[in-house]
Amino acid sequence: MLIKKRTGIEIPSSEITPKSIYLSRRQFMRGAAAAAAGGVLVACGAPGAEPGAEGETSTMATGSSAEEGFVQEAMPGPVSSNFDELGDPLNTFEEITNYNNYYEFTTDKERVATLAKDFPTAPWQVEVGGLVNKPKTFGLEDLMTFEQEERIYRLRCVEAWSMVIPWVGFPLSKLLNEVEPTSAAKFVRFETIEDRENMPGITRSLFAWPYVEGLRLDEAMHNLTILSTGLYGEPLLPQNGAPIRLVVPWKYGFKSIKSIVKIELVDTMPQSLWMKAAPNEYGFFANVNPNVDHPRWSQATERRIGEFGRRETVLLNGYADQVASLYDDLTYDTTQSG
Ligand SMILES: Nc1nc2c(c(=O)[nH]1)N[C@H]1C(S)=C(S)[C@@H](COP(=O)(O)O)O[C@H]1N2
Ligand SMILES: [Mo]
Repeated sequence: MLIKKRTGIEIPSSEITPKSIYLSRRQFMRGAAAAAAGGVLVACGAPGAEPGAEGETSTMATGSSAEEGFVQEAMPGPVSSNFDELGDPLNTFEEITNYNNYYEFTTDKERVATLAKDFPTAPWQVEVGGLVNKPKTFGLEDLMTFEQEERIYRLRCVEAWSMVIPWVGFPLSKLLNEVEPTSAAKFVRFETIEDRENMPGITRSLFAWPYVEGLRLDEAMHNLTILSTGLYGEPLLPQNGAPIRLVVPWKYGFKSIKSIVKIELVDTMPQSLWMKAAPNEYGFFANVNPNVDHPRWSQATERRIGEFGRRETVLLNGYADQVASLYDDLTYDTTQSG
């Protein structure tokens, strides 16, 4: 079912690892609780939080694929490469599934996997409506009828750490085209499930739940913008936003909203959870920009999870060739409002 298709990404064939090697590597990785865990930065910019206090940990939770729901068996396996378009190695499955930001569970990145382990992700529905001609509620089985592609993207958290993740998913534009946005639609608003019974972090009154994010319609329609249903050829685990989450690789990670239940086409800029929490720190656009610091820390460099030392942050997270034309000027500010 998975049709490998790499869009907007060029990889020298010399860098492509044969599937057999990839698979044995993956089996190895999943069997071993290896991988030095990433440093611990404080939470995704909770007001008053400060990044930089890094500590090491070796906590490793073992992820198990969600068994419920038809989708999960349908998830295809192959992944085509261990490298993304800048030649960086993939982060390990263990790193990607054990170092997470998912405040509905906890602000402790190392504990999300454990707390989210039994989070029910089936049955699941995504209601798509608002300014569209054909509103539709998609069951997970409907979402899986979109051709699933592999997309290896860098994820850059606003806290100044990053990973390289082999997502599986499909362009959001395919779903939006199906519901036919009207000419009045200018933005897309996304909402995460608000499951107070199964999300222990949601009681914190610090935030205006549910988690909400938004994109301008042209950003949402861009081919790099995907809805992800899996990673490393496996169905998403709850800590990564199962069963379906957004991935917008040129924006800070908080834009990539998890466990979506509602998508609405609207005519005014949505107010995200982060805009409400700290409007001067987390703006609507949140495009990755090494030249615009967060009010409380520098964005010039970042820490790749699994590496020592720091890397330079890349403008638009390395996707400038594809997306710079979406923006009029170079104020790719976290607080940019227009
Ligand atoms: N619903 C929801 N989505 C969310 C978050 C969250 O707390 N809740 N955290 C965001 C942040 S800050 C980041 S960096 C990414 C992390 O995604 P990952 O854990 O899959 O790497 O998810 C984003 N999506
Ligand atoms: Mo983040």
